[in-house]
Amino acid sequence: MAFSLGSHFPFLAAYWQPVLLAALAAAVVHLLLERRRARTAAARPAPWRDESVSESAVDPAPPPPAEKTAARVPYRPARLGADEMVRRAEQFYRELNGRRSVRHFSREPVPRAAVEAAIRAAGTAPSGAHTEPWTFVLVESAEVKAAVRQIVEDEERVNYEKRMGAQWVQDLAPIGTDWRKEYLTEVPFLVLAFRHAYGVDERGERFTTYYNEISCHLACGLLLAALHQAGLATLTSTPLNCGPRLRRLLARPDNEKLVLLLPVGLPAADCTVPDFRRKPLDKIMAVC
Ligand code: IYR
Repeated sequence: MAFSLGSHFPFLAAYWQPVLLAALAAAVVHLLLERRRARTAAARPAPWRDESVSESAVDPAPPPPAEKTAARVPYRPARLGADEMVRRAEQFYRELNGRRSVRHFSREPVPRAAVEAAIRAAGTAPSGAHTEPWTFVLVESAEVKAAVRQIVEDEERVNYEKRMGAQWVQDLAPIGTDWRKEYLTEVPFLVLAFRHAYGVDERGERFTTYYNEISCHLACGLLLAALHQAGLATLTSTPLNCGPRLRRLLARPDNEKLVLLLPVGLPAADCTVPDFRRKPLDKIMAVC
């Protein structure tokens, strides 16, 4: 039996010209979009950044490379015996395993020097090209703490009621959080960690702060460990949508982006924490 387009596909037979045109147009649009995607990927201003990480700040083009030399010094850290190595590593693990996020603080003062030393410890973190892309703002003034709380509670109310969505709010139920943040005015200190999305030198010229996200996050991890080691309690709070307002309140420049807001002090006498367990080693380590 002879094949006839008209009897099998009457629509195509009648309208083959516009159908062909539409298919061609779709192919051209697809090609153009693909080319644009490839071009923007190639022109990404932060080539070290993993493609899966989104970045709101636009990084500037790096300045032409300048010849830099650094003197070298010997590095001879204490050489430990095997037993001592294990003993110290286990001791450090036990210390850190006692750390918990605290949401109920005492108003008791704590020594500012302890918090400053913890910030110095944070500043020992490794950073891309040793650019040290962080600023830790230490807040001790009651007025500034109250202003921080106002901004955070304003935004958190909208976060909990609108932005976060039902699932997120439900997932937080075991932690017992809501938009109210009394601890922000109860603690002796707040520490706000800002990441430098790019650097600005003494002449006002911008420079690239390579791997600034991970550098800052490493510094924040050291800060948590140092505070805990000093017997201080904190909470790794990341107030959604508060960054720009807090940055302006604290008079930080445009290149600094809020990473963490840490209340620092002592737990309230009646402080409780959720009875969470940590994963055992065989669930967090794979050996090859
Ligand atoms: N930043 C909010 C919400 C929050 C989100 C997560 I994920 C937590 O683990 C805890 C809280 C707040 O501080 O309440």
